[in-house]
This record gives sequence, structure tokens and C-alpha cells, in this order.
Amino acid sequence: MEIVTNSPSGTSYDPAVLDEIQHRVLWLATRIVDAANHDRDTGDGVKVGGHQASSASLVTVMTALYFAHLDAPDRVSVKPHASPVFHAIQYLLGNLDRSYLTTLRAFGGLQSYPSRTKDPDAVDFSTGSVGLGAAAPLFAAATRRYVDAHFGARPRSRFIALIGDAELDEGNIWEAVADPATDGLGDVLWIIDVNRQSLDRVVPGVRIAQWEQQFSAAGCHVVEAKYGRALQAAFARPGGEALRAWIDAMPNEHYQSLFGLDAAAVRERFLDGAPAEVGSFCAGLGDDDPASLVKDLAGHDIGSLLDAFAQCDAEKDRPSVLFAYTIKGWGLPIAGNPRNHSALLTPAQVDQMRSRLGLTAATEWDRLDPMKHAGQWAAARREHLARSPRAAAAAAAVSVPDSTGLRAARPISTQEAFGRILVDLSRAESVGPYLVTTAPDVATSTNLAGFINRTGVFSPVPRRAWSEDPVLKWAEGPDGQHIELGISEMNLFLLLGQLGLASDLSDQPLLPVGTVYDPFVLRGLDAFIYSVYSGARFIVAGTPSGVTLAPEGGAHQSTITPSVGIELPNVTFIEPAYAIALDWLLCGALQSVAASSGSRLPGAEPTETGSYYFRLTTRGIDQQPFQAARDRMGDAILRRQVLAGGYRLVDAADAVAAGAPPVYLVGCGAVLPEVLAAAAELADEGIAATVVDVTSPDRLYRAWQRTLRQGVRTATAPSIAGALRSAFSDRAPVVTVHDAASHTMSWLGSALGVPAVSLGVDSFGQSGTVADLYRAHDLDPGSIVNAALAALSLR
Ligand SMILES: Cc1ncc(C[n+]2csc(CCOP(=O)(O)OP(=O)(O)O)c2C)c(N)n1
Ligand SMILES: [Mg+2]
Repeated sequence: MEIVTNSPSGTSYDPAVLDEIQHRVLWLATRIVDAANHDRDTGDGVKVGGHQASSASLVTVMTALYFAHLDAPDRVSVKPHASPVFHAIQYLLGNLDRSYLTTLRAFGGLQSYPSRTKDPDAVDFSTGSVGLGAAAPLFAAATRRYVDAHFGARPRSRFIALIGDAELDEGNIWEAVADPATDGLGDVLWIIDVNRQSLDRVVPGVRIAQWEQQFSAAGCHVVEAKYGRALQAAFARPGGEALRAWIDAMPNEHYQSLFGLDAAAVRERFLDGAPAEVGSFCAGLGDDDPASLVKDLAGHDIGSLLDAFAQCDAEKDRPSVLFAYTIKGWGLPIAGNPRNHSALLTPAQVDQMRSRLGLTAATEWDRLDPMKHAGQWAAARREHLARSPRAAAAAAAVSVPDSTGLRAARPISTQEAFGRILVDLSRAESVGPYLVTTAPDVATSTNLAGFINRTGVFSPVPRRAWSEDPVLKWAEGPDGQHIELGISEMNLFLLLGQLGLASDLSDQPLLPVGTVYDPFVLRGLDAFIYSVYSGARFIVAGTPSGVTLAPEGGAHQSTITPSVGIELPNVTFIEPAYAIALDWLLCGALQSVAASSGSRLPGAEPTETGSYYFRLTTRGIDQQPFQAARDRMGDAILRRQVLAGGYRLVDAADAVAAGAPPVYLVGCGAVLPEVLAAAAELADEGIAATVVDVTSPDRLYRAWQRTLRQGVRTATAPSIAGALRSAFSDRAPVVTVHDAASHTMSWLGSALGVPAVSLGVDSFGQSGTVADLYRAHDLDPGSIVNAALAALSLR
């Protein structure tokens, strides 16, 4: 074995061995996609697809990483379209069973894009929606910095992202690097796969210089791996500088047009428009040049890449960004073709590639021969990269009570109660240390001030406070438990996602709580989806919400957010009206989040394994009706029903028994006072109005769907879900009332098999008083009474 010790990196490797490995990785990645498309008969006529060119582009970079650079604690986010490369490498390392290689994009097989929750091998970061998986390691590193500061340093991990060059078009990348919360993270390495191609086209012009400046301006360390060894040698010759200047200035479209031409045509095309000295320099080159020379890029030179990784490693106090110049489709007949994004090699081309590598149909899926150097190198790397099992001790320490014992005698809003509950929990030894809050510049206006006063704001180093605020103590230091973000809801959900994966990625369970104005949940929605798709567990409070935020007007009033909360998988949507119900629900949610890390789980629903979305308001409401329900039902039963999704706030059973026609008034959240007023009016008219306070339309909906699906799957008549039965025991028409789109609870009529009238906000709001807005959207008591009469008439 010829061992090279690469000087800056200190990495010892045999270039011939790594070259052999990268060609096997390229083969397997290509063949994995090929088998999915050509060996498997799906029977449905739908193209399977896959990305051989995008994968080939990263083969050298990923070979260099996994076979010569990474250590076991390092975490890598892989560009979505390079998933076949990742799986090929895991297979060669012995971490993936051979049977999976023919299952790309098959049900239960390798996922199209790396998935933490669905792939059989250990994916660190899910990717797929470009830009988000790219930014995730930055927030994972921010999370690690927080964990190290609070719980003691973990073994050092490098957080690495492999990013397509066109991913840099996504704004969330720039929001992520610009945020002060991600400043100075020296363990982050972003590797940009500069193949100058996106999906549709060759990326116009030359954008790298601008991107490099943008990263530098954001405080990142920028490195290039641009020219291969042969080009560097050419530049060093007399006259070589002119060649370099010509290549550097060449727009992407011109450069990419050199691919797929023969050597003579490349020479002609390359020199088209070139200064005379470049022409004379090239005249002195051999026949095959400049054709082979100009495609000699450092992103396919393992030595250059390892040097560049080492330069980035040496940079300890800021993220590094490595621009690695590559060829999309490297080593394949489709290399550099502007239309190669989804192109597939023909079976004949695959056959040629197989024979060129000395493989046959019998050996094509084999691992590297363990008797030869490459196989031995892979075995050694497998051992080097093996992760030790996580310490379970930290998880056991988190234990959340059933409630904080909050008292609420006077009118109080759910937002205010939320702030008080968090302060209370911060005092509990088994909860407080694990709580971490974050907000995109709305911490104080969402009632986190109390928590911040108690726990401080996180900063890796203590910072001097220049002004004393008697109300809000903004003390910044390594002990702080609030992470303040700039106004980026994307960053909020990306950070919550990584805080919510801390037990896996940083070996420390946390209880992450984020706050955001409810309408702007949608501004971060893709990152919200990304984070819960990744399996992260956190709590987010959208507050204030709805037209109840009356004076703020239409631009700040959320209407469709409950639908998002109800429909988004791995998220439980909760919208309580009363403070004590919120206390029980929030503690239950935190118990469930804590349970993911293996700690005690006294009360949470076993079916909930995701995150929690609380929709809150600033409208203080009288708590007496809830107290009356407590007195009537007792805390044990009431709490169970509140957690299940709904309970009878006013029970008109006596009036029903006396013969009054029954109706259900079903309210959710801030509108409960109007619903209660309507019930009282109806009672005066001799109608038995039972008021149901829905604390979680999501839990009720899911309970209903569970029984329906059970019926569908077992071909039996579905029963009414228990959660619905306890609140709606009689058959009676329903009126639903929600400060949100009317359809959020309109399914209740179907669920109960009764007529239903749904009131809600189905047009944009405007400024006004709460009463003005409720009147404008038929949420006032008079409208609710009319809706009840209409529902009764539909019987
Ligand atoms: C948010 C989002 N928008 C669009 C797409 C569709 N899409 C997939 S890959 C791609 C182009 C990616 O180009 P680049 O990042 O340069 O990767 P390459 O394939 O060149 O390596 C696009 C537009 C996506 N996956 N995610
Ligand atoms: Mg690209």
C-alpha cells in the first residue's frame, strides 16, 4: 500500500485505494438508481426516477469524507439527490444490508431522499426540501454549543452539510447564516457542490464570487477547492496565469458547453473569444489538452479535498464554507450535460460501466474484497466510524409534573397563563434545567419575559448589559436558557427542530419551547414541516392569534393556522380557553416530549410521538365557568377530558331531562365567553344548550378517525370515539364556534351524525375591537343563538 500523509490534514491514505473506493461508490450509486428503474417492474406505469448525475457529482467529496476524514461523533447532512451515494457508502462500510440496494424508492425500501425516520441506515439529517437540510447542521451545532455550556462538553462533533450549489438560491440559507445565534460555530462545515447546474439549466453567469462574499460578510470562513492538480501545474508554467484568468472569467454556460465534445471541438470552443496569449499557451499543450485539463476540478481530487477539509478544521471560531468545484454526472456518459438532472443511463451504458470496472452480473453488488487493501481500508473505517451507544442517564433525570398548580382567580388570557406556567416549571429541579425557550424577536410580546428574567438569555460568553431595565432583565451569558433569534420564523422552526433532536444529535434531552405570533407560523411552515418530519419533539406557542387580536388588523390575524395544526402529521394542535386547562395540557405535552428521551411518562397519550402546537390569545377571560366545571366534575375526570380534547363546560342535562330541545354549542379558545352568553340566552328561550369547550380539535378529530379507520380496516361498523362520547352523550344538533376558519370543526356534524352549523372566520379581518370583529364574523352571542336555531331547524 502506498501511504500518503497529506501534510495539512495529517490524514494518511493510499490514493490508489481511495480511488478504487470512489469508483465502486460511483458504480453502486449509479446502479442503485438503475435497478430501481430498469430491474423492478412497478406495474403502475409511473416513472420511478432517481438522480445519477447529482449523485456522481458528490462521489469524490463523500468518499474523501467517509473514507478519510470523518470521526464517529461527526454528523452529516447529505444533499437530497445524493442519497444513493450515502447508501452505497453505508453498504461498503458494512452498515446496510445488501438486500436494500435494489429497493430505492420502493415501499419500505431506501427513501428517495435521506430520511432520519424511514431509512434503514443511520441518517443524521433528513433532506429533500432544498435549503432546509442544508441549514440544519448549523442549528444542530448551535444546539450542541448550548448543551455543552449547560451540561458539560460532549465529544467534539463536526456538523457537516453537503449542499447543491442551486440550494443557495433558497433564502433560508442566508437567514440562517445571518442570525447572531449561529455566529462563531467553528465546528460547522458547509460543502457546496459547485457543479454549476440546477434542475432546469446551467446556472447563468458566474455567481460564486457573489456567494463567497455573502458568506464572508456573514462571518464565515470561505475556502475553495477549484482546480485539480493538472490545472494547477499548468497555471504554474510561464503564461499559465492567462489561462487561469480566462477560465475564471468564463460564464458557466460557456464552460458547461465544453462537455460532450471531442478534444478538437473542445479546443475550438474553449478558445472562442479568448485573448491571444491563451491561444498561444494552449498551442503549447498536448493533443488531448485543453480538453482533459479544463475538466480537471478539485472537487474530484481527493488530495485537494482533504487539504481543504483540514484548512476548515483549523478554523475554530467561525463556520467554514468550502466551494468544491465538481462535474454533475462525473465519470458518467451524461457528465456536464445541461439536461442531465433526471437523466438515466441506458442499460447498455450500465453494462459498459460494469465491464469497465471488471465486475459481472454475479459480482456487481459485492462489497470490496476483504482480502485486498480497499476492503481492509473499508473495514478499518467502519470501526473508526462506529458510534458508541448513547448514555441513558441524562434522560432519566427529566420528569414533568401533571400540573404546576396554577391559580387563576381573576380574568386571565392563555398567553399570560403560559408565561406564568413556564416560570413555575423553571423552578422545578426535574424540569427547569432542561427547558430552553426561543423566539424570533417576539419573546417579550409573547410573555416569555418572566422566564427570561429568571433564567437569562443564552450567549456562549458573558456579555455586559449596558442598560438596566427594571421590568425585563436581559442578562446574557452561558447559563441563559432563552435563545433569542432575529426575525426569522424559518430559523425559529429550524432551531426548534434541532433542539428537539438534541437527545440524538447531542446526547442530551431538552424541553424546547418556541413562541411566535400565530399568523407567522405560516412564514416558517416549511421548516416546521421539515423539523417534525425529521422526528423532532418540541413545543411551539402561536400567540396571539385570530381576529381576537382585533386592533392589530388583518395582516396580523391568523385564520388558517388551526387547520395546519390539525392536519400536520407528528403535531398535536391544542387551543385551550382556560388557564388551568392550559396548565394541564402544557404539562402533559412536556411529559410527552420528555418521554421521547426515555424518561418517565405519567400522563401523556401513548399515541403521540411528535411535537405540540398551542394556539393562544391575549384576551383575558373570566375563569369562573371553568371553576364551576371543576366543582361539578372533580379534577380527575375533568383533567382526563381536557387532555382528551373536550369537556362539557355547561351541562344542560337537567333541562334536557325536563323536555327542552337539546343543542350543543361547541367553542374553541377565546370565543368561549360569547358561546356562554349565547347558551344563557337560549336557556331563557327554553332550549337546552350544552356548552362543550374543545381544548384540542386535533385530538377529537384523531379519535374519530381512529375509530373510522379501525372500522374500515376490519370491515366492522365504527363506534363513536370515547373522547367524543363523554362530551356529546345525547344526539343533538351542533353549532361550532372558533376564531379561525369555520371548517376547522365543521366535521363534528359527520362525526356525531347530526346537523351542524359552523361559525368561523372565512375572510380577512381588519382593525377594530374584539366585539366589532366578532360581530363582523358572526362570532357574537346573537349570531350563535341564530346558528343554534338554524341547527335545530335542520333536525
Ligand atoms: C424546496 C424545493 N424546491 C424545489 C425542489 C426541486 N428540486 C430538486 S433538485 C433541484 C435543483 C437542485 O440543484 P442543485 O442544488 O444545484 O443540486 P444538483 O442536482 O445540481 O447537485 C430542484 C429545483 C426541491 N427539492 N425542493
Ligand atoms: Mg448543482
